[in-house]
Amino acid sequence: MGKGFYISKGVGIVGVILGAGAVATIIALSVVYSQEKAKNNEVKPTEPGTTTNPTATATTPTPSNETWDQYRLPKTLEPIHYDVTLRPHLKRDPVNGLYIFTGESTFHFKCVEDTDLILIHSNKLNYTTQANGHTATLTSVSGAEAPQIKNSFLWDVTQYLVLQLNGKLTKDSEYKLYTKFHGELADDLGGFYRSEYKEGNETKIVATTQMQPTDARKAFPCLDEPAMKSYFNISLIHDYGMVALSNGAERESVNITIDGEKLVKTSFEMTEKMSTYLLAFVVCDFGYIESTSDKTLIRIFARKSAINAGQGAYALNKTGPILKFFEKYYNSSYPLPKSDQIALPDFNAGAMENWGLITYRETALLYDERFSSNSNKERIATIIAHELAHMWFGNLVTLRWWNDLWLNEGFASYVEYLGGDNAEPDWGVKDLIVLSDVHRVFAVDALASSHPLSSKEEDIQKPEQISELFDAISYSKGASVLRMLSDFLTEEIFTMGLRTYLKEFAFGNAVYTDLWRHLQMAVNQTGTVLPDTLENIMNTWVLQMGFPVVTINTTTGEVRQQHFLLDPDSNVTTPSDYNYEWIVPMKWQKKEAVQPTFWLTKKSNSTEIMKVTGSDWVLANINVTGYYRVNYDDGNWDRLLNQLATDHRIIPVINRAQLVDDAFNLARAKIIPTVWALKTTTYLNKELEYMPWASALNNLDFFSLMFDRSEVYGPMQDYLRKQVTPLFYHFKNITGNWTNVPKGHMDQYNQVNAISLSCKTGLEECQDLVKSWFQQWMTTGNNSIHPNLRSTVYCNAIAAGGAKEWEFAWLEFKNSTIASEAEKLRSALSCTKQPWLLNRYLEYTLDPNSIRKQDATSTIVYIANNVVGQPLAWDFVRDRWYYIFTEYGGGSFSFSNLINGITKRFSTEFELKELRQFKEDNSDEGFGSGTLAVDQSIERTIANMKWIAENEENVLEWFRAETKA
Ligand SMILES: *[C@@H]1O[C@H](CO)[C@@H](O)[C@H](O)[C@H]1NC(C)=O
Ligand SMILES: *[C@@H]1O[C@H](CO)[C@@H](O)[C@H](O)[C@H]1NC(C)=O
Ligand SMILES: *[C@@H]1O[C@H](CO)[C@@H](O)[C@H](O)[C@H]1NC(C)=O
Ligand SMILES: CC(=O)N[C@H]1CO[C@H](CO)[C@@H](O)[C@@H]1O
Ligand SMILES: [Zn+2]
Repeated sequence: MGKGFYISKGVGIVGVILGAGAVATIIALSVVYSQEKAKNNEVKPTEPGTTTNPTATATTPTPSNETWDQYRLPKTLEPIHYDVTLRPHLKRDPVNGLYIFTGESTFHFKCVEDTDLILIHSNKLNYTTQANGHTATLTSVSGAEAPQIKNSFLWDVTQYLVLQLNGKLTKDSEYKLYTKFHGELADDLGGFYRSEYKEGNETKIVATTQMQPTDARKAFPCLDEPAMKSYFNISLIHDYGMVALSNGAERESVNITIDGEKLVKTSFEMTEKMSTYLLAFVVCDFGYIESTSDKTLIRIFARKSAINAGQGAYALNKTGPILKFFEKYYNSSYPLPKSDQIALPDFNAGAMENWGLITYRETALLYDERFSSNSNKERIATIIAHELAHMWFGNLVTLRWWNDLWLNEGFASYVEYLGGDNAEPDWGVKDLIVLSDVHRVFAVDALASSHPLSSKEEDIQKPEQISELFDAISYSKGASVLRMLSDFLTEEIFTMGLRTYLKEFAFGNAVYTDLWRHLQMAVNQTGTVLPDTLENIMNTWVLQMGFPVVTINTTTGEVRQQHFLLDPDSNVTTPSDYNYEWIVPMKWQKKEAVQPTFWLTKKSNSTEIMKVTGSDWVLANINVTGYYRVNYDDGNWDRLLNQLATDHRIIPVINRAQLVDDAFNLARAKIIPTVWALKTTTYLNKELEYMPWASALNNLDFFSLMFDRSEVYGPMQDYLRKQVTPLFYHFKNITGNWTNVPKGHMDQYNQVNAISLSCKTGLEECQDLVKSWFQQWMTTGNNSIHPNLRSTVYCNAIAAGGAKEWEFAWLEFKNSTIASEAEKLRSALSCTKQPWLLNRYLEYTLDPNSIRKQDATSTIVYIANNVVGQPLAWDFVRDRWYYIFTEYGGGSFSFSNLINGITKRFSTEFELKELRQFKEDNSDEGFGSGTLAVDQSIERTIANMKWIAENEENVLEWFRAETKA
């Protein structure tokens, strides 16, 4: 799946609203991880359902340990092919009032081990009783006679249709199993589900699917494990004139009549041998555009009005070239005749790599020049690349079981930057992996509650355990570690191993060590010298959580590593076979001279080469290709800061961003003083590049949150205004007094940073500028604000304005039909400084006619990000807790995001008391999915109080001194 699944990508909008960025992410993610960990700890190894520990199972007093109590399929049957016909009804069933689908399936399989039991996954399906009195009919295809079905039932816990036979299926014989069934076409975003949208006055229904990870069994009975690859013959029955799509190309479409109803049956070419989680079925009334690339038919489907407005054109133009890029990269041609991509109004993940029919959220596929910013555009290019990368890595070769998910998602999350770079070579998008993945996951992986990339197969059994694997560790750490691997091997050797791996396992399944084996072959073949086997090197990154901070002492030449923990007082209770030691490939330079890679293979290593003299300095982790942080002796820090002050361009741009990020995080971990971290920002008044600014703003977010109600705030604003003013005038200058768009992609991002920080810190010219733009829109009704700048302009204009501005934006929000525009407005509405407007906006969040339920939490959190809105949101949520909890419980309403969002600024004794009171007052109804977040908020408040006590004075003094000069 695309990574939108766990978090939306925020490239380029970092710092649009200071206070809503990285820290929020850090906090939110850390909660997710702790929750996961808590849940994982509940998995008792002796539970029935684990196949691995028979002794323990036997001694456990459980009511039943039948085969159908096991979450994993027995190894008795192998699929050959499925013939499946499905009919989604796009009108409510007159009898039960539900939207339903009906279906029939014939499952051809081979018996590989004698058995008198058939287990086939089935979830929420109702079966029609057959002539034999059972839910299914079993017949022999070749070999032995089929035994009779003795008993059949549905086993809900493990999601099986269970068929007990009165004789044995015999090894090597082939059988077929026929079933007729129906299920609900619910709006639950899983399995075969329904999505709705308005076109003119009409509500239209789309039937679509999301199978990954375990919901194919909700569409038809199947052996729903990734290694149970099979061929599928799919047919869809639908109304005449509707679009019907599946993985295969359309084979034929014939008119049929069912119960007097005239319908169409569309049948698709048999699929390649594939996993069930990659199936997709769609029936809709969409429009499309198409082209061909070599012999591959490429089509983009979306709502007709979106297609007619040309919103599919960008995706269509980029898909062919990206497919070609990956064909070359993998040295393997795209195995299907067509590549369909479809934008769905309701979709849970960012996108899903169904083989031949990729599904997307609308914002991840549709581009409209009039409304989409460059960051919207970048997301589209990279997410298409991500999904197309899966066509080989994931679809052609599939990991055997979900415990290796990190390799599948980490790989796609790494090469999406290569594909995106190929599609838009001028953007420099490859560098952004450092901000979007490496920095993002560093924040999570530096907690004692993190977990390793790799899980044991036996620990991942239940659907919810599988779902939990779709997290930042799998995606972003996976991507970061694979990028490091590709870098130290060189891309040439990396792709060499990758290509032979894909060749060996095409249409089959593999485990992650199979990839290591092929990469090792490439290493041996090319005579590459590594300090250890590839597997041993990678084990230190894959089998233990966290990452090291490498400390270089340029006086003694000592290089040492230690497990980096953001909170130095935290207790690491997870043991590691590798003793939290890593084999670290270090790219480094001495002043401008790039040095040969230095491998740190032990806790500590002393070497003459790291010693420097005079004004020379050492800089390590060049371009942050390594997954680690770096610290230096005081002298080297001084010399690096001095270099930044005199000519920062000598230091590579990514490393300028890294020096800032490392310094702030080392300070949080109390490894270096906080004012040293602040010192890395003093050169910024000469910095024009996006990445260092983005990194600084990310890190200063925390300072804003901690100090925006204290006397530090004034001097801090003065300092930041002083730093950003030259950047503001730089952009004014290169855009011809704000009339042109900066050429570079990163410059466009940095223009947003320049405007947002200048306006926020009170640069009058900036405030006048955004007010005049907004005013012009209000008076002429003509919005000429560039899409890149809309988020920040709306926010700052509404912050500076009053009721008139707010009401105008509210109407625009209500009337907006473009998702990305509505999103920008909804967030900007929270920027007003008027308490009564904020209070009324809070009321709107609990009225589904004003704010859609799915957006309620994030809107409250936006309001809490505003320093004026913070106490209002806290009072509001405390007041309405019972109502919120009962009305919005479950579904997409995330209590943990809400609680973390409204309390993240907490840092006083009084707030701590209120928080504890809140916990006590609501102990009866509880906090649902926010339970852990309440405790974590208390913990975080205490940590914040400590941090402020330790830092406030120094920081204030530092800002004052910096602004006096
Ligand atoms: C399936 O059967 C159950 C139990 O009889 C019933 O509650 C449910 O509504 C049925 N589902 C559909 C989609 O008909
Ligand atoms: C939509 O509804 C309005 C009022 O009910 C009607 O006048 C108009 O013709 C309808 N438009 C369409 C496209 O059906
Ligand atoms: C199928 O039915 C539609 C309308 O129901 C009709 O217009 C079309 O001609 C039919 N096609 C064939 C091949 O009979
Ligand atoms: C409690 C229970 O059903 N135990 C059974 C578990 O499975 C073993 C072997 O299949 C049986 O011998 C136990 O009786
Ligand atoms: Zn993916």
